[in-house]
Amino acid sequence: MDKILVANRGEIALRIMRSAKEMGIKTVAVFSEADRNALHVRYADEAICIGPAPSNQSYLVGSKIIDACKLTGAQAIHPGYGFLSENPAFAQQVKDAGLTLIGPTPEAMEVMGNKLSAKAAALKYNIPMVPGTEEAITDIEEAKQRAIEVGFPILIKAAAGGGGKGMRIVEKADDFEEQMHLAVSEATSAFGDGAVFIERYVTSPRHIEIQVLGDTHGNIVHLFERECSVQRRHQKVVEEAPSSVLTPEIREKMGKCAVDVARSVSYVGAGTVEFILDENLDFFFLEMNTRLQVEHPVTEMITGLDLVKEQIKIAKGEALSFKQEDLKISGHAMELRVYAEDPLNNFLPDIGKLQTYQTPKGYGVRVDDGFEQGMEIPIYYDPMIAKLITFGKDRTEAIERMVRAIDEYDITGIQTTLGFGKFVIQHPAFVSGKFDTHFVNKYFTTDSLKNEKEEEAMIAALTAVLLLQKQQNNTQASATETTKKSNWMQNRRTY
Ligand code: MV4
Repeated sequence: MDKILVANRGEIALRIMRSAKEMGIKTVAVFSEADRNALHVRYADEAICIGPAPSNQSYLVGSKIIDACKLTGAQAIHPGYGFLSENPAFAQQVKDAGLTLIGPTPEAMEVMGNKLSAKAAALKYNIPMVPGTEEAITDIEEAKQRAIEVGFPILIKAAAGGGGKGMRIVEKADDFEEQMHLAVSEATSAFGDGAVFIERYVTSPRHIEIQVLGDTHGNIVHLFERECSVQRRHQKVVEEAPSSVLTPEIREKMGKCAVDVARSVSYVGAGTVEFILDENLDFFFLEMNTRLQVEHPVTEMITGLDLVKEQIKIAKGEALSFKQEDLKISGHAMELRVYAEDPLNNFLPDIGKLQTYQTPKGYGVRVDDGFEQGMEIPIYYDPMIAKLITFGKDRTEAIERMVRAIDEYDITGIQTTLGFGKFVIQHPAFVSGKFDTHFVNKYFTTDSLKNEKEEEAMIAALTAVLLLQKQQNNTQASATETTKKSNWMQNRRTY
């Protein structure tokens, strides 16, 4: 394997190419017409245009990606996350074309791509699961009886759904039938598959996921957990590793369960096993993601491993070079997703030109991004512009460093979620570690940011007044004093 095609764009395409380069592997970028000037295109050794801006005419067209491999002689494809990364039909086409997909087998993707077949596979290993139905509901009356047994509130989930799509909470038996019909029709139109099942609704869960790696020799290890409880409408906001609530005992148990879930499909490559944790610290398996995740860097920071390099080595057929007992957690890592969205306007995507774009630097700071100053953020794709990752000796230091890095980050021309992120990581509930998936709904209002905005406006006004004074006042003492103050004002960030 000496040439890899990266079937993705943005930060993750660059992230993958960097590791390939370090391994002496040549890279091929694919790009849409909207991404002609993108950084991943410039970074790659070769680049192929695969069609118009909309992803269903470019990044999602498997045949164009396979053709690009043939044209350039790339032997393997790294799909990144999103797009074709969890598409078993694509994985099969890649295999049939005699190419290597840097990822799991089509069979493992297929099983884990459906929550019911995923749970059925995991059941063989006695993995804790939320009580509910084990099969798709066919008889509503029977399902209602089961719901009464399990106890309300219950949650209806679409077997084909992902990331919270197609979920419905049912508070009482009287509402069951109506909600069931709504859920089935929603699932049918969203996924072309109306299969739904029920689970007891865990009311205040934490979202904890375990990173796993499996090689083609049957070795599977876990790389500990990531805590991703701070989400907004199923979009993750902050992720960290390790979780501040897990004890070493629970961590070990969850890790073993995650390895077993992976083993149930003979998992090869990097994958993530998702759990929810309730108030009693009991955990339940939810689903498995068969891709490299957005938040993988926090795991890299605390384990010292390069997950993309591990993926490539596995795809080459190498055995893992370490055992479970060789792995340990060092320090604490935090990731903030920076979105081109306006928190004061219901998080509406805010596209435009990055008038100013200066990233934070220094010890313990990592920025994974795909833009530079002067670039336009295209409207066609995900609004995430960067991942700001900090590492520290402990959680407190990782948070302090994140606050410092947010303050150093200078973005103008578009609205971003940086200020929102600062609100989250400084919030007493977050700092104390006492939070769940309801954090944003519970604590965030636009007023949380308005104070900061007003402070900025006040500083701008003061600066103007001071500059005016400086122009009007010629006495030496006063000028010096004013210069000092106005410099101080200018040094404040105004994202
Ligand atoms: C749940 C749950 C409560 N009880 N299942 C949302 C995404 C999908 N992966 C599973 N999800 C949930 N499943 C039961 N039985 C609550 C959620 C959930 C959630 C989970 C993790 C992180 C954020 C969330 C936000 C809302 C709901």
